[in-house]
Amino acid sequence: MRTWNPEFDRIFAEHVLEGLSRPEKSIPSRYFYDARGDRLFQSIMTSPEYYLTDCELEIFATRGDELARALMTDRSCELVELGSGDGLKTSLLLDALHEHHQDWVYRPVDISDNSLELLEQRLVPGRPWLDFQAIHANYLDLLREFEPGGVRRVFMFLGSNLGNYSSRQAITFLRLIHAAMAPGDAFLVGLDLKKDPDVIRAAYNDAAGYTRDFNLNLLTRINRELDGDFKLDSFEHVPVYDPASGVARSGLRSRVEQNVRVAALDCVFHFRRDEIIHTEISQKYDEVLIGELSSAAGFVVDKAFVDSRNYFTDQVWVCA
Ligand code: AVI
Repeated sequence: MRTWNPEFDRIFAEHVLEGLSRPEKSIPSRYFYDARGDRLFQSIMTSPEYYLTDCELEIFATRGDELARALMTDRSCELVELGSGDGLKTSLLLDALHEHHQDWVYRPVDISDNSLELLEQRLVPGRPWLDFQAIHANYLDLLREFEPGGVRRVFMFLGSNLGNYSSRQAITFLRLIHAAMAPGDAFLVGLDLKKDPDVIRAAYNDAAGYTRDFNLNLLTRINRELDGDFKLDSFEHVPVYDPASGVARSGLRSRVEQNVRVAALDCVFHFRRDEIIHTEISQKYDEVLIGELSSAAGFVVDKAFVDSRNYFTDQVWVCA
């Protein structure tokens, strides 16, 4: 496995310092994903309330052949998956392409080496034809390194991961992808759609408490990696959803006024009672939002697939 940026720990410390020093405290959601966070996210994905994974899996399982046909080419091709996921959906696509005698190089890119190792264990056995080339990296940094042209590339960003960016960040990210693409390349993106707000609220507040633990794991991680003294039971997981904007937000509410020391940063952070640490945004989309977003980054929607409940969409975007 290739590691492109080995300085994750330093960056984590800087982001925690910066985020907890702001008037509106925040910690970037990318830091959810340490080994325990990866496990909790797997549990979230199998929880009955978290419909996103099932919906996208349904699209890949029932429309995989159409999806493969929409992406097929007569040139050699690499599939670059930004954020590696659990491999199930990708395996359906790679298998569908293989049935059409299209064996693409598969390059999953992920910040979590643990996820990439699990992915390799799941995908490679039984697929001798698969050229698996994992890259351990922050895909935002890595995208700047791709030279457009040469081999044909399909960039893939599933699971509504795009929704974890603010709209400004999403456009910046999409422009980075656009800049890495040559004519004939494609971008396959999965987006969660607006729907009954109660369905969305339940998905971010599952009864088993996996999402709560996932959110609180950020504090556990600061305690362990940066020698912090967060008391987990003095913070509460707070998910909210605004149907008009389609923004679902998660945060951690301080139940009491308190000071928390983080020794590695040599800092004490003060929390007012009810003060929130913003931890995640999960944007939900409609056709208008998707049109605005794709065109702002220079894309046109070439093909769109939805699941049977109209909850989720996977789309092929090409350069305008
Ligand atoms: C990875 N990402 C698309 C998930 C989401 O739905 O925003 C992360 C997540 N957060 C809480 N539950 C799942």
